[in-house]
Amino acid sequence: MTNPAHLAEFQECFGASKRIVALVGAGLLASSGLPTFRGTQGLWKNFNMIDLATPDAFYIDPGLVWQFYLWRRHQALQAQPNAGHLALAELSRSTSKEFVTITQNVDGLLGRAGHEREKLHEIHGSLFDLRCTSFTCTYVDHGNEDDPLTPALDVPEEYEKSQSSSLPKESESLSVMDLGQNVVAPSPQFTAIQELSVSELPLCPACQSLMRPGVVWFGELLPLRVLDEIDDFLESGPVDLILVIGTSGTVYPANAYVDLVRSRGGAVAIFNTDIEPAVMRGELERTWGFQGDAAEWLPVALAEPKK
Ligand code: BJW
Ligand code: ZN
Repeated sequence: MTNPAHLAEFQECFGASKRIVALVGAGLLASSGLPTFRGTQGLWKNFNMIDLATPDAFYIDPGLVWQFYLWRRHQALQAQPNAGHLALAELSRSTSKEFVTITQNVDGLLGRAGHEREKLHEIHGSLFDLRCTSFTCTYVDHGNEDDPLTPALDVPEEYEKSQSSSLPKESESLSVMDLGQNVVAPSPQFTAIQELSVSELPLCPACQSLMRPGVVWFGELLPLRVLDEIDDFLESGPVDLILVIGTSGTVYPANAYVDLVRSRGGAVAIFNTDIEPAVMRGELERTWGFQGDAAEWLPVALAEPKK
């Protein structure tokens, strides 16, 4: 549901906008069957996904975190781009508008949907890049879609099924910090996942050190080249409109782009299942809310208005 005035007002603004930014988060993945980070979907084998996507988790148990990322890679390779991905990809090919997408997602689905590569900025990296952990080695393996990455990471399918059928209630999820004490409080549904030694994980072909997923975890710097490309777009003219799609807006610096565009006079359109009531009532100037599945709303909102 949305405020009926929003679609018409938004489409008028969209039609007149020459420079547009989309800020994308995990909610766009929901209809492709991939989980979000926060909320009830954000669980993997009783672990909170947000706890696993951290440098501390990798330092404490790289085998556990690699199994989590193997699962994410596997899920992403199985998933198909949805109508929301396709609508953004189409906008990226527009010849009448300057458009870039800033995505926090690491699954590669926008690229697979046909989004113009030079207009797609993956600020949290990619599940399909691997980086060496050695401070003295710069080896990076780009676009590696091997599934599994090593024989030991080939988690048997029956095991996967037994795990997914015993998903816990949110209150029962384990924090990865529990691993720091080497004791994981048993949960009724928890089955220990296999323990892997470093030698069974992806190793750098250049220096034999442990490789890590090429994603950005909390406390880590975002790729400077990508931030520079975004800055170039933002500084080369006013942004008329920002589309804020399926993101909780809790993570810096991604969330700062919304305030930046708004503070410079740009309009804001939010596509989310959960939108502040004040936005839905139209109380924020030049801010529209499309409440529901972003994959359903985007093709409608970004369609050429009927003449
Ligand atoms: C739907 C839907 C449907 C559902 N349709 N919608 C204090 C200490 C240390 C650091 C900080 C600090 N204070 C601030 C910081 C900085 C920190 C930060 O922001 N922390 C906050 C949590 C407070 N940021 C960083 O550390 C960043 N680096 C940095 O700032 O460097 C400089 C610096 C360093 C040190 C100190 C200070 C500054 C790096 C951030 C990296 C985030 N990494 C992750 C993991 C990536 C790898 C991976 O994917 O595994 O990125 S965390 C996770 O959150 C992931 C996501 O991209 C990101 C955002 O999540 P997103 O996409 O918004 O998903 P959800 O689940 O949160 O929301 C889904 C939304 O969809 C919801 O709103 C739903 O309602 C909606 N939805 N279904 C439409 N069908
Ligand atoms: Zn190396």
